[in-house]
Amino acid sequence: MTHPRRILVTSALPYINGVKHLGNLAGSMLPADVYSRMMRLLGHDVTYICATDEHGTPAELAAQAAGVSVQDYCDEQYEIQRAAGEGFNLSFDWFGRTSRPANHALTQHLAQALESQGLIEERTSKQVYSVDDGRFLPDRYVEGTCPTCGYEKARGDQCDNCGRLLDPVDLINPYSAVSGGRNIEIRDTNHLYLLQTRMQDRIREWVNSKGANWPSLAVSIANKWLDEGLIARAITRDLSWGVKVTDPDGNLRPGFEDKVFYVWFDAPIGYISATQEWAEANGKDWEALWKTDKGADEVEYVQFMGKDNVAFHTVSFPVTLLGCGEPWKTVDKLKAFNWVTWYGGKFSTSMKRGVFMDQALSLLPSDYWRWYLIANAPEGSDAAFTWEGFQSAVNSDLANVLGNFVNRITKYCVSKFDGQVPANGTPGEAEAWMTAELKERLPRLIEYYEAMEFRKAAAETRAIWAAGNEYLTKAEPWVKYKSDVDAAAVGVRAGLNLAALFGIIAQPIIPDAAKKILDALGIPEEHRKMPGAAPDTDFAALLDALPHGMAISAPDVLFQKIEDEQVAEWTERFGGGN
Ligand code: B3M
Ligand code: ZN
Repeated sequence: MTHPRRILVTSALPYINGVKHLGNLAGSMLPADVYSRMMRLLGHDVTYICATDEHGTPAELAAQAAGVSVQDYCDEQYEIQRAAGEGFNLSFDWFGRTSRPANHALTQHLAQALESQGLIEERTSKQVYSVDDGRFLPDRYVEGTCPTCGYEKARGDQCDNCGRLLDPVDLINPYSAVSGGRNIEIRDTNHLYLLQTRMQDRIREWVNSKGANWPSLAVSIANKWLDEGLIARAITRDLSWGVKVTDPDGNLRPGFEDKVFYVWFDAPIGYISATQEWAEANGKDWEALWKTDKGADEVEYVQFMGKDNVAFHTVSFPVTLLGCGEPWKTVDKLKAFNWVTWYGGKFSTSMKRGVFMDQALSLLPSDYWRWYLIANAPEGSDAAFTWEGFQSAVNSDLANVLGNFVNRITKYCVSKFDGQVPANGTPGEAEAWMTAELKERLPRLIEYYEAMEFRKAAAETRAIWAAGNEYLTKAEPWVKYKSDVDAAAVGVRAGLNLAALFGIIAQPIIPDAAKKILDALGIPEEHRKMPGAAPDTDFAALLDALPHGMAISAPDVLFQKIEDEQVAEWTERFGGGN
């Protein structure tokens, strides 16, 4: 490798109203973090950007319900989400906010650029107006009966019962979600429309050129939208919280004084504006990541998201970036996830079903959750969280396969070899077997990460740990010690080197435990990179890399097993299968 690849990673921006549950975490931020960590370990130049998505009606309604201003509500929720991300060890280079000035400015700029390209038009449309509230009721401000399925509490933007996307004026018997008022009129009002229709061919061409790097789930969602035909989409709303609609001089656009941009218009722009904030704070060049005429054409841009967000990332946001007439970077690789379910059903706070990020950390360290959620990533289909599955993943993979290995070999070295990496003895058959395992498995592990196949990456990581256990069974240093100390030394030396390697490959998924292992073995920071990517890797050397005579120690217990009583207690508290 001559120069490091430059990789920009973003994960879908968590919406501001409340801490996310484990399913949200598993479907965007966590895999993005694991991927970023591995790419950094491979020596690449990674920038991982995320932010909170703060505009739109849910934030306003939640603030109202809490009796605070939207700004205060968002300030508080941002802090909570930031802390939860930190608790889960999400290695963002920047965790921004779409409500910050950079995002307002860029959103206004891009809307003007789109308008100058003839892609934005002011149109008069019918909107739901509440006489009691004296205001228009966009999206979730209005509820009523779904015209498709008859569900009586459908929200203006979507029916939660049948999933259909709605226009508020379609609702039957509409009422205000704020006041409950049924004194509703349909009035004319002006909005800005993004003429996506004119970008249909261009987007189709772009999807065709990029889609080879996307999972079929994403390609089929994009094509479904394109096949149905893109429509002109209103990108403003009658709300006060959000990005104001301005003219090129920065004045409020006449007739739009009480309107803001639609949240899904400004949210993805947050990827760019958060990168700008990061650059500003760290003396970095954001354009090198986002402007193709400033070097971004050589950047690999990777997006992570749940399947419900795919259309916005493969069609709507590209319309903005490709339509505005400026050289913006668009997504190269895209990873979309299905849902993590709670025993096959929905997570729900009110029904006590499921664990949320902050609660999870009060039960167990983040590594335990990270491991389970990555090993069971909802890739091919939805994946059900179960306490039993969680318990067995932690107890078997982490405590038995990894934890015991490290514990056994380090303790043995401390008791029989003065806690120093032994120098004597010549490698034999068992070491040759282990070398062959590494030669086959390490490159495959890296391939899985490159392909963003997280379940397979976790399974391969575990398989490498398991191979180490098998190696120790073959090498039997504890048996050999009785008759031939030098022969035992070979096994202990290889075992210690394997423990270090296991810590290294564990870093993306379980960074805290990995650090404990690597610290106990005294591995300096610069030797914690991922081996096995270079074609000329000497795999045998991996079993004899630690300096002979170097002092090591046994780490504290790495993982506590989860007891049946804990599972019973948590099932009671957070719900379970019954
Ligand atoms: N905020 C995800 C959601 O809340 C949404 C993602 C925005 S990504 C630009 O469903
Ligand atoms: Zn419905």
